Amino acid sequence: MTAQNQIIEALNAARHIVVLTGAGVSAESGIPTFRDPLTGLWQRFDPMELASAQAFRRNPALVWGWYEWRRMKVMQAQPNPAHRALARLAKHTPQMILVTQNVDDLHERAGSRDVIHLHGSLLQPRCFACAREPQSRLPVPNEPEQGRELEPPRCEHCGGRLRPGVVWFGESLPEAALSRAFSAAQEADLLLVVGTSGVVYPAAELPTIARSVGARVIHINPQLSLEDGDWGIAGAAGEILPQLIA
Ligand code: BV8
Ligand code: ZN
Repeated sequence: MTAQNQIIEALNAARHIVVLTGAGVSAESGIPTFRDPLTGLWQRFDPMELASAQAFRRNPALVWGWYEWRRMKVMQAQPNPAHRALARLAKHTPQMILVTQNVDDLHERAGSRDVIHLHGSLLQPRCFACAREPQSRLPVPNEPEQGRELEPPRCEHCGGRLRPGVVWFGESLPEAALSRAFSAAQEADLLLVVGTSGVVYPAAELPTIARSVGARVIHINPQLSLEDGDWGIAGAAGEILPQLIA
């Protein structure tokens, strides 16, 4: 645990801040984190198993139903004080780059600009066969609370199935997003890691890159697991961040 005023001083002094967020920053908006046990129709599945191309090939309606249920949750959710505090921080920092592993748009809806999405987005499906995006936005899903299987819509161009616009396990991350995030970490003098279990690669490389250039790495998470030299505050992002960035 590091004293809050030490961290506030470091945030004030930093010229190049990189922020890496994970599902924990959207938890207080009511969006289950990736490691929360799944509920309803999907409770017998491990998200790791569902978030893959082979799961989609094996049972497209089950996987598409899960993502449409999640898209509905995101569209019903509101940004929380953590998202808003990060949008404020960017306004008071000479240079701040926000990198997220999340596939929701809550950072954008809180006012953050130019967010780097390492794992894609729930809100922009594309064709599994020809990768084109549908012309028209898909209607807001109105899923039952426990969710249901849902046949994915077909592509207007080639008739292939639409898939969620997220990066699945075993798929490469968007090249531009990853290289922008890595070079931002190489330029950072402070990396703020908020609400991620830090187990998924290559996103989890960012703290290592930041440390290698002498940046201070600061974690905000109810469950802290600090590498030596890192600083951290145990707690919920929606409570801690507004205090740090008052
Ligand atoms: C790649 C989008 C290779 C989808 C996600 C075997 C087979 C295939 C690949 C691998 C393999 N073994 C290892 C790999 C690599 C794999 C990987 O890293 N696996 C891990 C599990 C070991 N990585 C990949 O497959 C990546 N691709 O490597 O490609 C390749 C290379 C070259 C060429 C071709 C291919 C792709 C990874 C991206 C996967 N997609 N998401 C979807 O959302 O459905 S990852 C998914 O999990 C999330 O997006 C998120 O990014 C990630 C981790 O979740 P977190 O965000 O950290 O959330 P989590 O629930 O884990 O933790 C929440 C945290 O918040 C906790 O710490 C909790 O304490 C905290 N918290 C809770 N409440 C709060 C809070 N904090 C603050 N405030 C609160 N209130
Ligand atoms: Zn197509």
